[in-house]
Amino acid sequence: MAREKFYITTAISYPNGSPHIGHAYELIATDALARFQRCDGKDVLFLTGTDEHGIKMLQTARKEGISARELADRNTPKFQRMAQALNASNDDFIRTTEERHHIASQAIWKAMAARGDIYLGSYSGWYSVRDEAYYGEEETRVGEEGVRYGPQGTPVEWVEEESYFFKLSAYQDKLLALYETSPDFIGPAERRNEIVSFVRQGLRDLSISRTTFDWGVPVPGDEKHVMYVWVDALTNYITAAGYPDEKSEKWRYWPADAHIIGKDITRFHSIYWPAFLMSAGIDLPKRIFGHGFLFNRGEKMSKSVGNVIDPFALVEHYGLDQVRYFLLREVPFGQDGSYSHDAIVNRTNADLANDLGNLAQRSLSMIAKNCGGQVPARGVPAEADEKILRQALDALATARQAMARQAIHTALAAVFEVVAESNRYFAGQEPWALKKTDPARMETVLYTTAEAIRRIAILCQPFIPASAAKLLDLLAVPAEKRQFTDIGMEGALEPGAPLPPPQPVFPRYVAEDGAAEA
Ligand code: ME8
Repeated sequence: MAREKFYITTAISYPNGSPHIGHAYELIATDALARFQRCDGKDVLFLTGTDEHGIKMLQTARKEGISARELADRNTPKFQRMAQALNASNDDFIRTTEERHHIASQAIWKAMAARGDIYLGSYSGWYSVRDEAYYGEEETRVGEEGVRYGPQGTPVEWVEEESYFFKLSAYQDKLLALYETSPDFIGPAERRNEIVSFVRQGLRDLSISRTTFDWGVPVPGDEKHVMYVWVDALTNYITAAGYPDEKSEKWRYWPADAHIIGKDITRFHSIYWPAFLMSAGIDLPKRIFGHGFLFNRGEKMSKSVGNVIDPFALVEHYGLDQVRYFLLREVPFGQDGSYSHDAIVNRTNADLANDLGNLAQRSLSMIAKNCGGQVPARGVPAEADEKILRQALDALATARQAMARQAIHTALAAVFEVVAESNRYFAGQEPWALKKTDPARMETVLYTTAEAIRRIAILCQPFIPASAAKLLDLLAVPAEKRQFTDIGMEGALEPGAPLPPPQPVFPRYVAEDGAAEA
């Protein structure tokens, strides 16, 4: 039977600088969502990439005295390296300068034009030749000699240029009907409400080409125009699914199951994108999820992490799974969040080093010492044993529901509730005391604890993949038995199976000067 497909994307980042913590946050969260579905048996396509055209790239390139292409070629590899450094499991990395993307952008343009939704008009506004950008009147000011200046301090003049327009106004009712009939199309709910009231106020047609610069995808049939920003950028999601070749084996992934983006670009994704797709006769994505913004609480992170915005430095300093866990657990996905040195250290020391790490270390060391380094005998399970294992199974159901609506923090909270419960179980059963009084019962308790850790580790894979894999290795769980379908008794540890020597998985964060923190 063919596996169910799941297609998920991040936004494509502007490579006009180095990647920052916001880019890292979005990629980590999307990675967790993608990995979750893979563990759940789906055939996943996970896409990320860079948005290399447009005015921002040109402006930065000009400041640095290089071409936009040189700038893209210099910075995009940093985004690719970041994806590796974050252990992102993306299946593809798209650059909008690639030929496949030019082909797709021109194809969707032609489809929208064939529908009669693109017309030639003129665009006017306060234009800065130096910035190659238009500004709204409110962004400009008039200087002493009557010269008007833009926000970058460069002179602006009133310019009218030929531009192609997309008939967005014709889609107002169709979009409102979409939001009505597919209430899950936009998440979270606050964002949906904002979009609905914005669209109700009426939509204006959209200028979608420029003649003042040529860094972009040429408009088919009128090559003095290049596509301006959103047609080109949004189309990346279908380019990677093989568009316009609907016979491509990748086309089965479309429509996307979720586009994960920041709240600042929710409008473009939930208004322009479905309108373009309706116009071109292409199916709509199932969900647009606008996550919140991440802010540094303004505290100094630590002596050695100078630039805390740099995701590479953050990972280097705290450890990758520590950063992943912190970002996914601490900030309710969808809301804004902040990060600071103390918050990262407290959260990861408490949950990872103390709760999960100590539980694994203590129980596995006892097994190594007292059970000949083998999975202990299961014995006759008591009610408490069955309860803790059942709870791990229930956490999967909770996590599934939460991940389906991108409530990543809720899924993780459910998993770590099992960790806390397993600690209480282990402490309450006192296997060290049973060693003398009832060694058979000790084995059952150690078996149950190890089995609970196996289930927890399987559930942790989407969030902290490397550490979860280490835990599963310590339990000698074969690679092909780490899916969610293996979580129940059918996949349980087999008594007598040999185990490798235990090793700590989550080091405790210790400050540079050696003082233990939190
Ligand atoms: O917007 N916290 O690119 P971009 C969380 N190329 N997320 C943040 C953030 C922060 N502090 N800062 C930015 C673009 N982001 C376009 C997208 S998609 C067809 C085109 C998020 O590099 C931001 O919301 O400015 C966006 O989702 C992503 O990072 C890339 O932002």
